[in-house]
Amino acid sequence: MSRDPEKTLSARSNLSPDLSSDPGLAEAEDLGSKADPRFVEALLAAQKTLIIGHANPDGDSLGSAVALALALRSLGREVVLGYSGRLYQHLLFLLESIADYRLFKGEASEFWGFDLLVLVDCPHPDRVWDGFSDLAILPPRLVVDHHPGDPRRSKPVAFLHSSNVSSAGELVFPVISALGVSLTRPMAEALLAAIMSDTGFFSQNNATPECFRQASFLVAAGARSDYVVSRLKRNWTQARVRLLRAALGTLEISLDGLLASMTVDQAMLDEAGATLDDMEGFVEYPRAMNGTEAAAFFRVDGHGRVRVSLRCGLNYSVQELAESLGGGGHRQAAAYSDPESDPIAVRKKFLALAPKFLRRK
Ligand SMILES: [Mn+2]
Repeated sequence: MSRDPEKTLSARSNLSPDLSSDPGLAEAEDLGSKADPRFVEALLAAQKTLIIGHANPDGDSLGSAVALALALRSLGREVVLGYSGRLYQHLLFLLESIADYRLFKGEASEFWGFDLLVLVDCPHPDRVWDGFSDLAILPPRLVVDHHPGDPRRSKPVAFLHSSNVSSAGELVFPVISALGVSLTRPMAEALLAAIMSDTGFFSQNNATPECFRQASFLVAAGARSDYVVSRLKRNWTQARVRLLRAALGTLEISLDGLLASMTVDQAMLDEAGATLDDMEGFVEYPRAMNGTEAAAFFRVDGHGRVRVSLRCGLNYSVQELAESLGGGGHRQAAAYSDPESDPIAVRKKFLALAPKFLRRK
């Protein structure tokens, strides 16, 4: 799990805000959510499979990919687990049962020898490698994804797609069943981590009965939910705690208590000895106050700009506001970037606009 819900946690959810703005398909599409026999056949037919999730994989992307890799390996198939971008420290426990996982940069020679590529938690390789378009250098593809957007864009031989499920993990579980593999603890814990990550530990409205049902099977199969929660959540560095202390010092309450916001600038990061990753999820703190319906978090992004995360309760929407500022996302979780480098100045601009957009729905 990336701890930032605009990337990972939201209902019908969002790999990144811009993914949701894929044109052409209604949000609640359900293009093929059953364990399509062609999908399962293709997995079984392949001798050497590469499984990879979106760039900087979150708990769902990595957990789903790990579970599928372990399942195929248990059937004697050769599987390589790939990743692109960064691996988050708090997710490394998912890889303990995977001997060989490696960075892929999207270059043609990396795909030689594979007869199948499985894209997990994303519809197209351009979510794995930014700007990737040369489908011809890739082996035949399978897609398993739950984001709005058309998985057929990457011309897969088969795909599993529904934006009505909590997570890619929820789509992978039936595949593992259809493969006839019995769940081991590492598989079950990887899937539980996937579901927990994308439902905010069952705290969001995408935590459906089906998702609880699957979780029940996973725990029955040996997944230790206390262990998974502990690895995903109780993993803060001291630097992260120091940074939160500083960030809370910037708390500002606006719009008669409706909106709460925080900022983090480079000096605060340096002072705390913290990294950009250490800010993930901070937007949840201003949001946690009773009476606060919306939260905004303004922080440096490491590229001289300010990244803004927005959250709100079910009676409101931050989507239009984020879109009007060049970002995107969903009603309850959205984000945008501002070319300005000073978070305080960006907050000031934002607060001038917020009353117009942040209306009860
Ligand atoms: Mn996901």
